[in-house]
Amino acid sequence: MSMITTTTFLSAALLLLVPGILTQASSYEPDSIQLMIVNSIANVPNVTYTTDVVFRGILLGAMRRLQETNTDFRFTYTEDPNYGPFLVSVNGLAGDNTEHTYWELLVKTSEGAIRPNVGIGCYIPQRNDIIILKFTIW
Ligand code: B12
Ligand SMILES: *[C@@H]1O[C@H](CO)[C@@H](O)[C@H](O)[C@H]1NC(C)=O
Repeated sequence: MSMITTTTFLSAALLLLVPGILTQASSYEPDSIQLMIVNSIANVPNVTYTTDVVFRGILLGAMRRLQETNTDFRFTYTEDPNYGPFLVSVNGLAGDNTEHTYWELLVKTSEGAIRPNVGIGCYIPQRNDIIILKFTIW
């Protein structure tokens, strides 16, 4: 092969490879999400945190990462035998069966507000999601 053909061939090969490498690399970048703590029962201000979620990672993972890096944010959960992690308390405030209070999971996505039909162990946040943990009554 002549010098020019070899160079042309290598350039073409690189062009084919580069997009693949870039797409893969971007999948390793964590996405930023916001976590907003709302109390619909007591008149306290909303608190918003920013945290990261890995590619296709679950909300519980993002909450754990936030708890490790931010001393203001704490949460507890119990393990339901059928549905997995049930969020019990956020920043020291716990839901109570006798008072019919619980932490509801809501999400403001780019397409509007939703109430996910899964809990924190199954919900997979999307980039720029605003996750709302809302202390409320059932
Ligand atoms: C009543 C109910 C609730 C009540 C429970 C109050 C209570 N102490 O009784 C409240 C309002 C708290 C609730 C909350 C939520 N719920 Co609910 N709930 C139900 C419902 C209608 C009946 C459960 C029941 O009483 N079963 C009978 C009893 C005898 O069985 P049990 O095993 O003891 O039931 C317990 C569990 O179901 C548990 N539980 C209830 N909801 C959830 C959700 C999750 C994620 C977990 C881990 C446990 C759990 O609480 C029950 C009482 O202790 C079911 C649907 C159904 N028909 O089964 C949905 C259901 C279980 N809930 C569901 C969901 C998604 C939620 C929420 C995540 C909704 C939200 N976006 O906020 C939240 C939980 C948030 C959190 N803090 O983690 C889903 C779970 C699906 C899944 N694979 O994750 C179901 C199946 C409904 C649906 N959308 O399809 N829920
Ligand atoms: C807190 O957030 C909720 C949900 O987005 C909103 O409805 C409410 O007005 C906010 N409260 C305050 C005091 O900003």
